[in-house]
Amino acid sequence: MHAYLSLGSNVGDRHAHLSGALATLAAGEPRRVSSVYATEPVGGVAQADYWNLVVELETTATPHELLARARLAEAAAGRAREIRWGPRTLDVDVLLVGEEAVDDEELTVPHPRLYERAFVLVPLAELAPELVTADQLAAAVGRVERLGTLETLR
Ligand code: A4P
Ligand code: MG
Repeated sequence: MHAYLSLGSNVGDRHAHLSGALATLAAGEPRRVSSVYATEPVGGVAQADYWNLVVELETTATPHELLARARLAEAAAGRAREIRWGPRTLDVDVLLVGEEAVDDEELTVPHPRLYERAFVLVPLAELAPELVTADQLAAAVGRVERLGTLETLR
């Protein structure tokens, strides 16, 4: 099953936070990583630009197991949760997990804001163009600029 996770960072060493998270998120399973995009902050307070990417996992994990990996990766990046939609060292969102649907107090999959935001949709469309329509891309908000890959940006 393919799962898609969105990663964002706008505090500290953004490259290190994103690349450091990938091993924790994949947990040894095969993965594909999108390009890195510089993105304008959407919502919340005035803050620095983000670096965003999406990772595709070939996984047997459940949505809640993926959320647990996401929290581990955020904790490892020293994430302090202060302001909703505020600046952060690392934010990991579970976008899609195969065809599964979850909606409980901890987790909503597909991610409820998936189709609103260019910082999610553009890297997702790079990895899985069949999942995103041209109309959805056109309607998504926020400026995004492709910077390169984690390897080329090192
Ligand atoms: N939660 C529920 N569903 C999910 C899911 N599918 N994936 C719960 C991950 N978490 C999920 O998230 C709050 C709670 O959502 C978690 O405890 C989890 O159980 P959080 O990460 O603690 O807080 P947050 O990220 O500030 O809030 P939220 O609502 O997740 O914000 P978003 O929607 O993730 O937006 N602009 C740019 N350019 N790039 C960004 O990456 N990110 C945000 C955060 C805002 N603006 C941005 C970016
Ligand atoms: Mg989040």
